[in-house]
Amino acid sequence: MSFELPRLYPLTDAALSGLSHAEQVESLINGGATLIQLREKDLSPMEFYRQAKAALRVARQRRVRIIINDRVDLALALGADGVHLGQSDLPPHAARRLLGGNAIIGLSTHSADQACKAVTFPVNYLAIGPVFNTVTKRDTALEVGLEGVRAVRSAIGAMPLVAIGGITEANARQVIDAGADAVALISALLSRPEETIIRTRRIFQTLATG
Ligand code: TZP
Ligand code: MG
Repeated sequence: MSFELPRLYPLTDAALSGLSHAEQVESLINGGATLIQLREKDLSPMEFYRQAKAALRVARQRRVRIIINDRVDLALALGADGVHLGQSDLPPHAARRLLGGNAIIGLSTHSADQACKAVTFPVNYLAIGPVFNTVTKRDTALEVGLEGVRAVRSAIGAMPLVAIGGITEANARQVIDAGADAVALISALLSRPEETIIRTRRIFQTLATG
């Protein structure tokens, strides 16, 4: 299940940015993103499907991969590149059965214990979070801190790992140095949509070496 995460893995947030998923994807790609997760908690399946389809069209033209948050059914219907599962979504083996061997499947974890168990699951990468305090996701688990990232890295060996939650330009380097392959960001990129391109570029630059 060979898969490499880019250093920066942005997630969309239409409520925060005030932009459609396609508009956000366009800006994030202009900032250098090559893998983007569409995350939508408010729209109906019908409306999210329509928006995601438009976002996928933009991404395909630019050879950028799109992962759908939570919804295996939508990922399948859209022909997206993969799905990102939470602990209460479909189990990874069921998602793999539906999406097939080439799909990218990610799984959120919230502790080294959960991550350790997930290593044998048919997933391409794990996420750990929230690393720091975040206001973007309600009902999050406890913050794991940089210590938590270190603990997960040592529990999962070489499995691709993305860290999420409260990550900014100022702390992203530390998160990578603690053992994450990538950082996943929402508000640091999208809270001021007119700055999304420049912020995305700057974080890629910050993380380019080492
Ligand atoms: N999962 C754990 S924290 C989080 C998600 C989706 C929100 C991350 O948003 P931000 O704005 O980058 O803290
Ligand atoms: Mg989820």
